[in-house]
Parts: sequence; structure tokens; C-alpha cells
Amino acid sequence: MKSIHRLCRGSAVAKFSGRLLNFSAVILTRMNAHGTQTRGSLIVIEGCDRSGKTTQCSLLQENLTSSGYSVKLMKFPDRTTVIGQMINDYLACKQDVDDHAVHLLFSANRWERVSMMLKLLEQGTSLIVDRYAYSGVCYTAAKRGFDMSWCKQPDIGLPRPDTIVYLTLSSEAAAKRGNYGEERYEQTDFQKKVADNFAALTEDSWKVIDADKSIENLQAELLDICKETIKRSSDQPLYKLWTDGTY
Ligand code: DGP
Repeated sequence: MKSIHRLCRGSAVAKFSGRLLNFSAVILTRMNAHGTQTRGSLIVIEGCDRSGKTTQCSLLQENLTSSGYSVKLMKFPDRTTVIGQMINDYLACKQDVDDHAVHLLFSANRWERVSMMLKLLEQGTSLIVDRYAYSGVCYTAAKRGFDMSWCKQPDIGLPRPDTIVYLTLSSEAAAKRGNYGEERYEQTDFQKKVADNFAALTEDSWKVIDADKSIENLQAELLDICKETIKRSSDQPLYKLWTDGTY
């Protein structure tokens, strides 16, 4: 295949064979040494508001898909479900909900997607997830009277990500990106507390990346991390979050 590609360099055939090479490389990574199907990877992108997560996650889905990877983009809170609509009303300040109760709603919104996530991962589809239980802990623990240990409890046992990327952005850099919107939590003081909580929750295994760079440069870094994760974790067990158990 490589020699055909070399012979036809620059031609439409070369482009086609290049694509074919990409796809065959990806298909090979979905099989282990025994030729059986391997699982997809769970990749979570976290960060404070305005860190660019949503743009980067969409680009990751586009770029990985066009390179032949099977990828699905997910976002939490998932506002399309009944629980998600309750969360949306709360965030839009249309509805007040007790802080404990809303914490459990955010968690329930993740749990209601677990069976779908497990099915996709088992089928070999990798999931790029925009926010997860770490946002759950860091946002609620930024409220008075909450601690991280209590906040973790309802999410214990969710599928544990193979990679967690945390996008950091200083408050000065965030301010340059424009004012916060109208949603609950979009205030500088609150966001600073959230960032402190992320700093406390971060473990050595997390990829902490300064998001104060061009969209293209940040995307290139994230793409490398995703490809490395998909290669590394395809035949690893899927663990349960904040426990030693596996699925
Ligand atoms: P987003 O759609 O990514 O802009 O998130 C909406 C807002 O909700 C954002 O300010 C972060 C916050 N958030 C996300 N997940 C959770 C969670 O699990 N718990 C709490 N309290 N807030 C969350």
C-alpha cells in the first residue's frame, strides 16, 4: 500500500490511498493481537467556563472522524433529557432548586447516559465528553457549605475516563474572551473558586493544558492526546470512577 502511495504522490489516487492507509491503521488499532474487537476510549475534557472546551470537542470529533476513528461527542449536562431540561431551567435562572438537589440532578443526568456509553465503548466507539463528574464536584463544592468528599459520592462508579484533559485559563485571559453570559455560575468570583477546586482535584495522570493559545495549536495538542489514548487503552479494562472496580 505504501509503495502505491509513493508512486502516485500528488495524484487523486495518492490522496485516496493515503485515506485508505489512515483507515486501515485505525481498523488495526481496533483489533487486539488475537484479532478480536477492542473497546473505545473515554476521553473527558474539563475546564472552567470560557476555556474553549465546546469548540475543541467539536473539532476533535470532526478531525478524528475524518481520520477514520469511530468517535461520538457527548456533553454534560445533557440538556435534551427530562432531567437535562430541569437543569437547563435552573442554569437559566428560570427555576430555583436546592443546591443539594441540583447536585444530584447533575449526577443523575450522567447516570442516565451510562448504558449508552458502555454500549458504544464496547462497540469500539470512543467518546469525547465535554464536562463530566469533575465539573460536578468543582462547581457544587464552590458553593458555601459543600465539601469535595460529599460532592463525589453520587458519581462513584460511573465509567472512569481513560484520559482527563483539564483546560486552564487565567481570569485575565478569560476576561479577554468577553464577558460571561447570563447563566447561573457565570461570575468571576465563582469561577475562581471553581478553578481552585479543579487545582485541588487534579491528579498526576491528568493532562493539564493552558488554553490561552490559538484554536489550531490547542486542537493539535488535543488530537495527539486522543490518538495516544485510543491506542493505549483499547485493550485495557474500563474502571469505575473513584473505586478500584471494573466494568
Ligand atoms: P456548559 O453547558 O458546559 O456551559 O455547562 C453549564 C454550566 O453548568 C456551567 O457553568 C458549568 C455547570 N456545570 C456543569 N456540570 C455541572 C455539575 O455536575 N454540577 C454543577 N453544580 N454545575 C455543573
